[in-house]
Amino acid sequence: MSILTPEILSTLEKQGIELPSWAFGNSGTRFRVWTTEGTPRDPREKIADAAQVNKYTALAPSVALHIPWDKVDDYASLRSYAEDLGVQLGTVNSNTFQDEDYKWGALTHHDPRIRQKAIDHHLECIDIMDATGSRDLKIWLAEGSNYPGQNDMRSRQDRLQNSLQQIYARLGDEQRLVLEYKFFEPSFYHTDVPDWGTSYAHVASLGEKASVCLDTGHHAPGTNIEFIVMQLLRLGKLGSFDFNSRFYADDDLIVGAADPFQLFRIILEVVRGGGLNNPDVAFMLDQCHNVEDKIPGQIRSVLNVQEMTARALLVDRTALDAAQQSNDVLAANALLMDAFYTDVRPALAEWRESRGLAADPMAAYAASGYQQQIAADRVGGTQAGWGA
Ligand code: AOS
Ligand code: ZN
Ligand code: ZN
Repeated sequence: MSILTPEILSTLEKQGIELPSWAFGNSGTRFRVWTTEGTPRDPREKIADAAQVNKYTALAPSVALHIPWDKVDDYASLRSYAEDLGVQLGTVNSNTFQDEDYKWGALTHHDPRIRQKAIDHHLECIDIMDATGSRDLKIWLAEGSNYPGQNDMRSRQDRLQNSLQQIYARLGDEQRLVLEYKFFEPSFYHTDVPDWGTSYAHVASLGEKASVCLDTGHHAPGTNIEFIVMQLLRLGKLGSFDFNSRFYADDDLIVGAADPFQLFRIILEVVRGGGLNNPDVAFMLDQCHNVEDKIPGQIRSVLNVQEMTARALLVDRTALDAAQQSNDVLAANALLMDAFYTDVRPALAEWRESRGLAADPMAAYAASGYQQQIAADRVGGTQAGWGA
């Protein structure tokens, strides 16, 4: 009998992880952007590649867009193109970090003209959401300063709140705004939304349709991220995750690659807080595949999330509660570690086969010939993604 109970399997069956369109484009660091064969030349090709991930895993039913990287003339037609491939268009990400006007800020800028330009960009993103059927607008701001004294941090917060209010006012009844925080980069002294507390303060005052986006790579080393997950779930303000992993800074590596145990602890708190398969808490990836092939990189990523979810679901909650109540430190810890060390991969492979999926999605994709096909078809393509 499988180590995964029917109850666990039916929970896993409902899991959906949104893919970032930019993960399929070329990416790199500030030193070099690497090119790979078969790189998508336009938003449709990114969506086609994302659909491959869903085809082999049944785990990735939607694709996040990034404006202006994914700008097209006809979003309704992009939407039906995606739906024909079996995926939805998901979160719309704004971009206020690649325009010369935003050198000194965007939603926080002291010049009303530039601030208005940044607000208008977000209103345009909401127009796009109307056409794509997307629910969420994700805002990540590259704003801050490099030197003490460079800016008045307090008035920037006031302008930020005012800008966010104007954007929030344009949201439809079924739409939401998620505000992502990041403790540094590209600014190195202060960042205008550096932490979950600042994001929480802004979204709490905006209202019910605003919540926090937690990118797992956006914390200082050693931060107890699962505590933040617990707290935001407790406050009803965890709107979404940007999953990825990191060794040093915002590395955007494959989720679960750098620290699988941290991913386990985070998902454990998601389960504990009722955030799993909860439409209010979107699971998204925010990754850049600099050196590895992008489609299998994304397949590996969603499988890692699924495997860690299965392990988190294996924790015996009743026994854990009893161990905690009786202050049995070692028993409580052992219950977690037993689940973490359980190899769920054979059981998941068996389950996949029972659902008509390939037991090994990585191998099935590699054998499909799709990678060779796009390499041949897309010769001479221009970079799409970061910097496009
Ligand atoms: C940047 O560091 C953030 O993680 C963003 O979520 C994301 O990478 C960006 O919005 C993609 O444009
Ligand atoms: Zn992110
Ligand atoms: Zn990031």
